[in-house]
Amino acid sequence: MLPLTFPLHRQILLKRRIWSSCCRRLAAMSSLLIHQPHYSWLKELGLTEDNDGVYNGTWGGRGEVVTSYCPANNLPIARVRQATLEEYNETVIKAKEAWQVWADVPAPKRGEIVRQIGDALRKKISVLGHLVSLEMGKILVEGVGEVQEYVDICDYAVGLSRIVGGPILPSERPGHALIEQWNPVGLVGIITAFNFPVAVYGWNNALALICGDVCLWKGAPTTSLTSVAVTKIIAQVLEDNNLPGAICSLTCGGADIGNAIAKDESVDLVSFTGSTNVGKQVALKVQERFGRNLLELGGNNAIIVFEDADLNLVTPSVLFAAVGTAGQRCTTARRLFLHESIHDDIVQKLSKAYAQVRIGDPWESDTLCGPLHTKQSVEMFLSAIEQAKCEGGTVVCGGKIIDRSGNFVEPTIMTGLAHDSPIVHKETFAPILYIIKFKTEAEAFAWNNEVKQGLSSSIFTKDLGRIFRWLGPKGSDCGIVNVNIPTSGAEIGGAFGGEKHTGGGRESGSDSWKHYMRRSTW
Ligand code: UN1
Repeated sequence: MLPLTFPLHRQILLKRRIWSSCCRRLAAMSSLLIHQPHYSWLKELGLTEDNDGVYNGTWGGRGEVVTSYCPANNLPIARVRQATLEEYNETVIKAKEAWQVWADVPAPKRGEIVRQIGDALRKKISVLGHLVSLEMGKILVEGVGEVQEYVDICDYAVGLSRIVGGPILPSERPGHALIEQWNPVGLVGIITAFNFPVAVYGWNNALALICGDVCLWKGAPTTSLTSVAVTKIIAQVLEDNNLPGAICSLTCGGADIGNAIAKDESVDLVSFTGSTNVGKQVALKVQERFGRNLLELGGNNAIIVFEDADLNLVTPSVLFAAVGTAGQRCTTARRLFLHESIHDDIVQKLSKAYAQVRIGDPWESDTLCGPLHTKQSVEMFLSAIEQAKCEGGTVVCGGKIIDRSGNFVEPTIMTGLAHDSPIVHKETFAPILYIIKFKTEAEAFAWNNEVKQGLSSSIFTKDLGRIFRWLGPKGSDCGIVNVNIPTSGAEIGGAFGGEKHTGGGRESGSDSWKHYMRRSTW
């Protein structure tokens, strides 16, 4: 309120000034971040206010316009025009035509193209990492780290392009050669999730390319700018080499495009990364047409700490696995089983460590935990905490949302829940860790395996016999079975994936390339 003694015309003038400054602030807030000088680096990735979300040699996008928001402040960054179903169909035709060219390129030459893609990504690693951080919300080192994973898998695939092959086996027929030959499957539909908007596409793309396949990518609608930026980098390499751009096609879109990929007989392999619920729908549709699936679905990963473990390793490892990426990795540690003799000590150490976690804007160098990706993720976090309390859980630290703009929540530790409570068996994509006491090895191993998911798992111990039992047939039933390291942080050289409701697929290293090829026995 202005003092009443203030002359009336001055009051009106001042109110007008305050009003127009509010309007200016509001206008700035509603305008796109890409227009602000601070974000001009987005243009280095070829991004503008409105971006085409379809690429098949030429750019397009006649579908719904999707605005991408920054999870740290919920401000709009820029917009992407998604694919219509008609454009999807046109893209599949172009990708199939492109395959006719690509399948004839000798494998080591395909490797050379992948090498160039890796180099082009290397040049943009920082700016692309910044975009991942801005659009997905993960901290900058993780954003840059996942571009690095794409670069690394390109290097890996270049080498692989000279060694993929089958054996010559002893034949029972005289003078006959029994040979296994690997051929490309054709068109690989790659559907990826918001939480790894670069690396997971990279794992699929680099391998599929050297195998002689062409790719059609649908990323998460909320990270469409990243899909566009990555595709622009690849498209440049293909165009520079006079190759059809449709070798690496993009159709940004939502469930309609995902559905089309799953049902489409022209898509020879569907590689899907995402939730178990959606993955199951995709799998059933693909199975119905006897298509091929590669599924990377949910996890509910446990760390087991025995009384003989090097306890100095435990706190940083659990912190990295449970709080890293704000709990939004499929490999995030969600369950921590502590031997009863060390339970209280570790809970106390972890609470202290959690109190020191710096939460803030993901691109600030001292931030350890960024925001959740969307407002819905915050709702899911809150409802999981409520459910856990109803099931007998106690919040040791965290448990609340943070009062600032953006989707920030407190990394949370809960104790007092039974190992088989419904909430403990559910994957909530948020930084919530359930800590549970155990008495015996048999009990801890059984609890590790009793959930539906089977992605990642870790034990901390120095007992060699126990390590071998953990790695053996009656040990962990997961695809990733760790010893004295946390559950998260995939290494590209190994096969990545998990069992049971995680889907059974394997991506990235080792012999995962076999998913992308079909075997003919002569
Ligand atoms: C990792 O833990 O470094 O969605 C990789 C995910 C996985 C990738 C995890 N597809 O979290």
